[in-house]
Amino acid sequence: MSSSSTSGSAEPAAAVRVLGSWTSPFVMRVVVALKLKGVEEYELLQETRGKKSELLLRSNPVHKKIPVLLHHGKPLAESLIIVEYIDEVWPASDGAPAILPRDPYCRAVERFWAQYIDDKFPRGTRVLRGTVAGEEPWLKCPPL
Ligand SMILES: N[C@@H](CCC(=O)N[C@@H](CS)C(=O)NCC(=O)O)C(=O)O
Repeated sequence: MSSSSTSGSAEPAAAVRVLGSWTSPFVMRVVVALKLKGVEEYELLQETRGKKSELLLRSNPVHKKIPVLLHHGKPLAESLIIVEYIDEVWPASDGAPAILPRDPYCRAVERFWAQYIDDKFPRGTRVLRGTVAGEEPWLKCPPL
């Protein structure tokens, strides 16, 4: 894996590139999927917080968010969709472990929980940062 910024380089583009940041759990989900599949030859292009690159805006014009996977230059957005794509492109038959189970019901269950985490996680981090009010806890210590 190599890491570079999106500010431009004379190097030829790698077949697998990820637009992202080390601090994003959504990006790490993609990085972990690539590592599970044994894909070591990829480039992590670091996005700067608060300053979206031209490449990001062009590659994910709908959400303008990281991660974006560029596979042979073709962009794909949304981490869960990217992980499923990686699972299909580097199949278990090539020696890499499967990320999603084969059974359709079990696949659906895995997707349910992944979606559940995504629905809860961003709000949870905003509550922890104090930028949004959390729910009143139903179980708490009485004041001393
Ligand atoms: N549902 C998206 C969430 C991605 C996301 O929220 N990325 C954040 C970084 S952790 C981002 O790009 N934020 C910039 C923005 O919201 O403009 C996914 O799973 O890829």
